[in-house]
Amino acid sequence: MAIQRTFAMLKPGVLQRRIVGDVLARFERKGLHIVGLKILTIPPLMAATHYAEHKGKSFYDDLISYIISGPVVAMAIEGDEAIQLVRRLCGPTAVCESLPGTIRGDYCLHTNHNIIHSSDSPESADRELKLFFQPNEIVSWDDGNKAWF
Ligand code: FUP
Repeated sequence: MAIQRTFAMLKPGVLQRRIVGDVLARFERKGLHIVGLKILTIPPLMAATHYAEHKGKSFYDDLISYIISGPVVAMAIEGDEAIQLVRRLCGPTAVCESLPGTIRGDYCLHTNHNIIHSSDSPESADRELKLFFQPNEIVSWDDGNKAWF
């Protein structure tokens, strides 16, 4: 298994709903390492960079206004096959396809306000981590309990 680092982000509304801890606990319980964590309000230009692949799509304007509408929680997460694993913990994009037990399945009612983003490939993980974190904001740490997960 390959150790990977991925990017995830709790979207606006998660802080207000007081469910940051619940969502983070799912990643911790799984045994993943949280190596970066911060709250920020995304500036419009940064939002456009992050969602550049969706420019021109019908949901783009709503997506950008939602993502800049309040503070988000950005995370860098490390672990075996972390990119796919975090995606699976989040659940599919379309809320009607997200099963109970996934984050989107448990906390989201609408696809366009689906509370969490996570990188979908090594290339996007690399790009998104660089967009949201300075190198010194990511802290690798040794896990003495690793063998138990
Ligand atoms: P994901 O990688 O699962 O976040 O999905 P996408 O990159 O395809 O979509 C990014 C965001 O655009 C989604 F989180 C929600 C929004 N979106 C819509 O509102 N409608 C759609 O049909 C697809 C995506």
